[in-house]
Amino acid sequence: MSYVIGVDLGTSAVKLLLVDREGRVAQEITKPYPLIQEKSGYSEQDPEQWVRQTLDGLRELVQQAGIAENAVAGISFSGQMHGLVLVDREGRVLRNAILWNDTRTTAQCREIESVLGDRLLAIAKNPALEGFTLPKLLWVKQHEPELFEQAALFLLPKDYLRYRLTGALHMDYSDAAGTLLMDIRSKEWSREICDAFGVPVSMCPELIESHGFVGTLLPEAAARVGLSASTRVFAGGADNACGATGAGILSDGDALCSIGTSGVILTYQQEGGEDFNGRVHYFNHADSNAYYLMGVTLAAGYSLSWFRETFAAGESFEQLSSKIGDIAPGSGGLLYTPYVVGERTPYADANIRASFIGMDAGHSRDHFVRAIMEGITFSLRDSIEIFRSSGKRIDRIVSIGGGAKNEVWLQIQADIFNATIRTLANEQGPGLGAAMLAAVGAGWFPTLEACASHFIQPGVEYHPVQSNVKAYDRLYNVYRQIYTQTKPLNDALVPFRA
Ligand code: XUL
Repeated sequence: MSYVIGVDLGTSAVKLLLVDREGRVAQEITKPYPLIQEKSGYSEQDPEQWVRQTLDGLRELVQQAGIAENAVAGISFSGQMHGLVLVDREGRVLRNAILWNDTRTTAQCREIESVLGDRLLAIAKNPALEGFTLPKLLWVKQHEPELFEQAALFLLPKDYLRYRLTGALHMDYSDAAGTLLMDIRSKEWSREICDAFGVPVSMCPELIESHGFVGTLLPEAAARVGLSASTRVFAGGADNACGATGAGILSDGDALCSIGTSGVILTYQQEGGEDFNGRVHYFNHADSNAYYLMGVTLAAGYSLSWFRETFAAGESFEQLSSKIGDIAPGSGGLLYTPYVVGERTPYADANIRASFIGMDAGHSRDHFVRAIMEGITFSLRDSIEIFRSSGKRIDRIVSIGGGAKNEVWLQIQADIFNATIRTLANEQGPGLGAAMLAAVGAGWFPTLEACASHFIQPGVEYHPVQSNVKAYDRLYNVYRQIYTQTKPLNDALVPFRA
């Protein structure tokens, strides 16, 4: 029997999938690690924890499945995007990784805009946002110059992990697209952007396709996890590109709603299609020469985990959400905006914070939980509105992640998006996309599409209920006003944040 392994290096945990030739998940392991949040707006992780948890997880995966050491045809990766990992000449990590949801870099974003002007959108196709990598690199250059001096290379999270498993240094196009340092259309590092900010081009790793072969496991890593040192490793992709791949979003017109720590609405875009001029993200897909457009809600699943940890510690999400189906659309007049760590789409605003509007003495905790789910979904609708306003049809959306685990929430998505929501029978999120990249890299299939038609099975459909659609349209009009009305209040509160 032959398998591939998909490693999904997420924000809260690494998830490992052992997948057979039919796309069936034979074994699955999840290993968590913490966020380090020293100040409001800071979000870091220790890369050593990614490596330790992945190696331990791989060992458990291999042991529990009871497979032979040469049974794995390929390993590939999906990674949380944008996080800055700086390494010195010996490949040693110089500081904690600064993650995608860290918002300390507003000043650096303004600097990038003023130095590059229109050239930024012309080359990198995306605006300067706090989460992206170049602003983080500039922050380190300005605030920790002695570390920047020692840095030989910058990597993204999964690229560092892959380096520790193979000793090979690469970055794939789909992840490099989120650095603001790559020319998105020519798929090369931009010397113009590097030069403008004094970033030596030599700090940028070699670029590679997502299914590209990077090397084999280092002997120590192979021995530790119980696999042969000849096990082949393929580059992998950004988590959103892998989420799209694993959900079969591989041709024009396909759309995805993915709710993990962040939430995204993503649509496939062929080479040469419209790039939306920075209003949504425009990144290279893991599928060669294709792109995707994406709007991001920073705190989607994170809103719910924040609420659970703060007000319902020890309860499972199933317990927390068990009664939301008893509450009518609109949560009894309670609205939530999911800006607990700032926002990206449609408001690139690191200062904005979340609100509950309309709290009433009659509201129970269940109203709050439903309002949070509705608020996350309204925020994702903001991205859908951007696509629709320029004529893109979004009628059918594949839903994956936390938002696809709850039937009531799936119906809320159908009603708020006014679109048919489809689930997948064997949904595994970005980890399956990573496994598919390994399967294509290993030569099991000629293309990702061929692999998708073999690996991915459709699940259930949820159709919009017109009375709910009308109610949610009215609520959405109120929801949209909360940002503008609370912006000056939140700006005034910035000095009081810890
Ligand atoms: C995308 C983004 C997030 C992370 C989550 O631009 O910042 O979706 O990729 O891991």
